[in-house]
Amino acid sequence: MNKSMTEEKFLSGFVAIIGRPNVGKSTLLNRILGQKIAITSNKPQTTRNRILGIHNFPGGQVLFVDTPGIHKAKGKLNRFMVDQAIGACSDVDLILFLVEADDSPGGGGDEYILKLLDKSSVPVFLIINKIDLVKPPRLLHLIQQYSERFKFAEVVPISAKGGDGVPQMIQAIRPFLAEGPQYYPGDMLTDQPERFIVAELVREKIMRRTSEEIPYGVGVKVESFEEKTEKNLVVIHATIHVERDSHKKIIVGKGGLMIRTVGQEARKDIERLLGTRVFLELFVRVDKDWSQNERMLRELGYSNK
Ligand SMILES: Nc1nc2c(ncn2[C@@H]2O[C@H](COP(=O)(O)OP(=O)(O)O)[C@@H](O)[C@H]2O)c(=O)[nH]1
Ligand SMILES: [Mg+2]
Repeated sequence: MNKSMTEEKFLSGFVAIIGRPNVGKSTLLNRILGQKIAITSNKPQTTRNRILGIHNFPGGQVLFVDTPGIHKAKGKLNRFMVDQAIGACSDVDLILFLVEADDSPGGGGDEYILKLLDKSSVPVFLIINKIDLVKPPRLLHLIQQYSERFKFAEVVPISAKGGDGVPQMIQAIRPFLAEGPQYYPGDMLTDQPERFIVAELVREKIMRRTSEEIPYGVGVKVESFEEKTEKNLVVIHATIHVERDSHKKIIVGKGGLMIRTVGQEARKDIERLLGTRVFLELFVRVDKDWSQNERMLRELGYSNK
């Protein structure tokens, strides 16, 4: 018997997750994967790079691409971020456009994204996130308003945080996959190296514990990552780059309290990620205005040049 006639086709496809800063894109990626690979915070512009999340199901694979929020970008780092997001929308099979249920549509930011989508031929789902924050009538009103503005292939209300609607969303994506290769091994969650996620987890703790301009002027680099298999231990040294002496003072904290807290919180997440014990040593370094410096941007992974 002809083998290909009996074999099920393997389905795969790329799906970009886009939206304004802070709408819950990275929270959604983590929810889909059931593991934390993308950092999140209640501050805009937490995500700086494109992050691939691999979702496997029997007979198929969906490659989700989490992106930085699309906004009016000022400065080299912000421009890199927005370029990453816009670049992620070409060459995908589907775009998930995330908006917030408790926000009103038609805001400048959303209209900018919708104009980009007008120009693209990729099908788009409207994903209304944070439905835990609103009552159903508001949701219906929102769906109506957005649907008048753009022809969405599907509208799915979800709560990325609580998980409501996410299985339905994944189900709705299936018809948009095509027969294709298994791009990544079935046990892989992301294409990002462990070192990158480790640096991100450190940055997340700083984002969450600092305010004003400090979170945006922080870059983290893992300098060494040493596996001591016989001791079930990983020894990690990372440098936190800041833009000002005053920022360093705040991140180190009184008697080193802040940096210790950041280190402890990051270590717990890293241990969960790696499944081993972790020794994490953090070093804070001032690099004046690094986010405007091409060489430093390259070193920290924020450059395509
Ligand atoms: N109430 C509520 N908050 C959410 C939900 N999804 C994400 N958030 C919060 O929204 C903030 C931004 O999330 P994040 O994933 O970093 O947004 P991103 O910038 O779009 O990647 C965080 O504080 C999340 O905890 C949700 O479904 N409900
Ligand atoms: Mg994000």
